[in-house]
Amino acid sequence: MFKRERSAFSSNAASVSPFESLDRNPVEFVEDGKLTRRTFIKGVGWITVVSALGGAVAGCAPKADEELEPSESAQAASDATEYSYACCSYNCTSRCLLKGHVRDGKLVAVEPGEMPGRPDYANACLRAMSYIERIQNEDLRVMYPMKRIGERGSGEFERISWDQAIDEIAERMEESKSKYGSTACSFYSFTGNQSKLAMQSATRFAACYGGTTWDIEGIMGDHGASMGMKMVYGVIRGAHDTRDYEENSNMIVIWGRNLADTHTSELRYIVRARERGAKIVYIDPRFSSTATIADQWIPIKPGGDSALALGMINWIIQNDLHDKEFLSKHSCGSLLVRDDDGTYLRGEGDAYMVWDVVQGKAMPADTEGVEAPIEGSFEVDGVACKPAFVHLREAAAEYTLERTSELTGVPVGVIETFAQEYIEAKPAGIRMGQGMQRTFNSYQSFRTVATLAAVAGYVGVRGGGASHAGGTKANKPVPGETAPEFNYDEWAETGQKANMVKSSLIYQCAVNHDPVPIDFIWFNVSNFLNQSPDAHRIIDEVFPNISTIVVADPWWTWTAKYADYVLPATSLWEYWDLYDRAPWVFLVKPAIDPLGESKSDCEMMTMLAERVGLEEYWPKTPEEWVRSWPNPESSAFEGFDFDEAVKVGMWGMPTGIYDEPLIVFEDQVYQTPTGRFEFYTESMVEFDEQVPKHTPALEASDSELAAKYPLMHLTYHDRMNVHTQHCDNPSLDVVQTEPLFHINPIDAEPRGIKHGDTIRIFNDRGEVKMKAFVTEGIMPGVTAAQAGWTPEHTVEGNHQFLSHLTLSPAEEHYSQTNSAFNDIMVEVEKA
Ligand SMILES: Nc1nc2c(c(=O)[nH]1)N[C@H]1C(S)=C(S)[C@@H](COP(=O)(O)OP(=O)(O)OC[C@H]3O[C@@H](n4cnc5c(=O)[nH]c(N)nc54)[C@H](O)[C@@H]3O)O[C@H]1N2
Ligand SMILES: Nc1nc2c(c(=O)[nH]1)N[C@H]1C(S)=C(S)[C@@H](COP(=O)(O)OP(=O)(O)OC[C@H]3O[C@@H](n4cnc5c(=O)[nH]c(N)nc54)[C@H](O)[C@@H]3O)O[C@H]1N2
Ligand code: SF4
Ligand SMILES: [Mo]
Repeated sequence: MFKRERSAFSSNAASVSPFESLDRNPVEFVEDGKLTRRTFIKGVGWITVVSALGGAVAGCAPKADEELEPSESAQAASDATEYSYACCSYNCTSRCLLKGHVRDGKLVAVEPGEMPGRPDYANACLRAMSYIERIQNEDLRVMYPMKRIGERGSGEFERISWDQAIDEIAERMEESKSKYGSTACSFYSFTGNQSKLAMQSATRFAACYGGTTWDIEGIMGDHGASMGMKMVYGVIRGAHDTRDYEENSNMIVIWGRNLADTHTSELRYIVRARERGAKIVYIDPRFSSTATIADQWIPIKPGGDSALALGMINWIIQNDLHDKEFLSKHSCGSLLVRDDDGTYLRGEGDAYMVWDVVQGKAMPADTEGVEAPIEGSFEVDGVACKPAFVHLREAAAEYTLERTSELTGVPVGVIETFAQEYIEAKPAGIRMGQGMQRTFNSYQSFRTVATLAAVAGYVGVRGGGASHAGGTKANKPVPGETAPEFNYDEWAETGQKANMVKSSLIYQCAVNHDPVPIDFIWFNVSNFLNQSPDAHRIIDEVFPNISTIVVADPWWTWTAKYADYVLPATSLWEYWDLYDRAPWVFLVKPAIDPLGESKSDCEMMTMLAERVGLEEYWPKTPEEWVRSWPNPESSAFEGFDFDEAVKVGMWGMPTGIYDEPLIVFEDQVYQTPTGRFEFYTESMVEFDEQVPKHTPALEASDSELAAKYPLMHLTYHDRMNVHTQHCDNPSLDVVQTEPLFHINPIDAEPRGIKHGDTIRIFNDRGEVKMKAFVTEGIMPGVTAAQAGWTPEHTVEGNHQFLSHLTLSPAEEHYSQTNSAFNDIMVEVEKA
């Protein structure tokens, strides 16, 4: 495919980085469609990793110290060490505070930072602790602004100056603007760094320019959760502090959430809950790291979650164990629904109505003292109506134990026992994860599992709930407090507004100019190509229709290979930034000098603003922005001293927020249209999806396709990597250097596939080659590989050659399609 002529990292270039001189030589970093692996490691050649308990576990001292006695050496080292803090704001749910040890201008070790008010919470993982080697590796970093000189994708770049880069980019933006209007210039920030300046600078610039930004959650595959949550709770997030399970849950159901790898800071509370006697049930097609701490692993067919929850709902209702009081008072269960058009019956002032048995007539739902039934059939002014619960009960009745078993692959007896233990646990808490939403019509699983909790009466109850996200992030209002915690007004003032478009439509915007023509894209904090569905479609159709592609990234990525300009961004140890993670605020100052000529995203946008006459909106340096944000008027910042806070990397808000584990919906107030927990969604009537139901996976239910490609393939988030960011971490090469393809012996044997064989995984869209990992830890008929690994790490290709972006009419109607990354069928053979 992409033939290498000269490699940036080939042995003849080994003594000097090709990016070091301005000799205008093309830089090749592509070999056979893969980024070439480095052949040597420069920069810091040594590393000390300090364990979570604070002890040094590995390391060797710098040369000068080697001549000293060990004790003197340690003393000298510690005297010379300065400490600096960073927020690990990669998109890993933990967002840990990191304490960096800096010596002679280099980061030499990282350990967990202390968390005021929550000494139990300090956390950092091997990824972040060893990452300093990748950060300080000049051969992996983008060191200078680079301009493409070969074909797109050829990987041929030359070094240019910042001035030239920004001048030319500004010129090309203005060209696209003059052809199609300012919205043709788009700024795509994904999730690569969630700190405020890194994440928001480019999209803020888009607003100032009148450009386009993207509502990224759809294409990213995390939007099913938001849709499902919003339908039932009215808000897209809502969770119990994990300490609540530790203290109050008798059963904890971890549903499609591999938190032992993906939310490491929370695992300790789950383990302690189990030690206290709570039963841990884990639902996943895969025996993941989290399954190892569970009492029970329930393997489930991917996309089967809504069916399992409906089967349990049905069993609970059939056994008359549902919480009628909760359903009547706090859910939509008692609200009357018209038989004729499926809308809620409205009374005077558009009031939702319930049936008053005593008076024998319909009354507004908020009438005091009415005990509204959730069953029955009534006539109101000639209109036949039923309480919404009847619709749920009838829909759930189709999910008998036998049918549920067929749809989920879970044996009848397991479903029945699980339903019984769940309803008897009083309470049981459910923690939902992203694995539940990676099939077509992804919102169904979240809304259905949450509805199971509502039927059980566990919503808003300590130790209960059906939570998405979770952990500690919560806001606890202080009585009488009105001042905002942050002064964001100036940052929010952008003159114009950005044109925000659903990310599910990005391919068609580039190719068909529908609904907006896109001609220029600036990617930052995004490895777009590696992390979005259907990579062939992006390479062959989307990118060729964009006239200018800019990538700002600290590292060379697969996406950067297709860029016209690659700009060196700073890493999280090299910039000023702020991360609001209530009850804490992380304040980050540079621990080391930026490598090469790298600049922060804010600095880049400030330079670009100067070129296009928008400098009035970018008057501050990054440090000045960060200093301007904490609001001393707010009680959250009482006693705050910026410089003191920066010294310890953070500020803990003194507003009593650590006192007890917070839970959501305790007040039974929901921001849904009805103000109640809402399993009956009026806006979905036209899709016949007003109440939760199971919609089967798209490709698996296509029998012709399934005959050709019989295995359902899923990708999951892995302990080795936060998305694409740690696979090229030299220190972790001793653990794993490539993604592995998990396959059950029942599927491997007939295909002659043995553990370690190189295999070809393919469907009509493309193929990838990886090594087989034959294991009973995955259900027969299902295969899995870690997401995030880039083409240079597979034997050949990339997992996104297999995936697809198929728009779902129901999801587009409600908000936007969620990438169904796991809704794909494949076949495998020995390569
Ligand atoms: N098949 C499949 N695809 C998936 C998923 C899956 O499970 N399966 N998961 C999806 C999910 S949930 C998500 S959230 C997305 C994540 O997708 P991305 O957000 O693209 O993933 P990352 O690799 O974390 O980050 C992108 C880039 O940000 C860069 N970066 C880091 N810090 C900075 C900075 O300060 N400035 C700049 N300019 N760049 C920086 C990193 O070097 C990296 O190249 O992927 C989605 N894609
Ligand atoms: N180490 C690490 N941590 C991370 C990330 C990372 O990349 N690396 N990414 C962060 C981000 S942005 C996200 S979105 C989260 C994602 O983290 P999680 O919520 O844990 O999501 P996944 O890893 O995608 O899937 C979780 C589990 O669901 C299983 N699964 C797949 N399909 C199904 C299904 O249909 N039903 C059920 N019940 N289970 C299924 C998978 O096998 C997997 O073990 O992690 C965050 N934390
Ligand atoms: S990668 Fe995740 S768990 Fe590791 S230090 Fe960063 S935020 Fe914490
Ligand atoms: Mo995500």
